[in-house]
Amino acid sequence: MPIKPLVILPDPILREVSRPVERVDADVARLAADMLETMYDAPGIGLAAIQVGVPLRMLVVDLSKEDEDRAPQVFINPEVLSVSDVRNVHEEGCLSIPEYYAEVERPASIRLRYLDRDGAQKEMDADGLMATCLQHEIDHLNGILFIDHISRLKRDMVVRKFRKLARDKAGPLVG
Ligand code: GNR
Ligand code: NI
Repeated sequence: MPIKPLVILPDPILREVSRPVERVDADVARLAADMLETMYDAPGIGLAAIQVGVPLRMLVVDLSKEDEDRAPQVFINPEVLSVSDVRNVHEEGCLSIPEYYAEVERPASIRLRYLDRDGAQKEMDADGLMATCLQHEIDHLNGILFIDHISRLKRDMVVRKFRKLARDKAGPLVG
């Protein structure tokens, strides 16, 4: 299964609003497998389809530790049903914003409805790192990045840095 290239800030693709998956078919299964392989290779604990350039509402998560068996989970068309009033601050990173980390405040727990990899409708309660990760990934489906939840000063600094990196990579004659 191929590892797919990651879409990196400031690529405007990251701001697209992804569309629902219509049928959980073999193409969706293949995409989920590719996303998991890409996430493990990175490595990361979650990945949204838009991060590999596919604007579909699906994401993968694996919170297992290095010394544990893998525990891949696929969430298709996830909907947040409710969020707790209690908030939680967690340091976040994003594979689309390499090597930048910042604390983000979000609801500490959420209730979610989604389709699993077999197309079966499920509901789950998530807290801790799972709640943080799922909210980070669902943000991606709506074109939102974790830097949208930090101060404008910090966000502008990060965006400027990644714009410059992209310019330098494109070469001195471009941009
Ligand atoms: O690998 C990732 N780690 C992470 C840490 C804290 C909060 C969220 C995340 S998700 C991130 C992978 C990623 O960019 N998913 O979109
Ligand atoms: Ni991310």
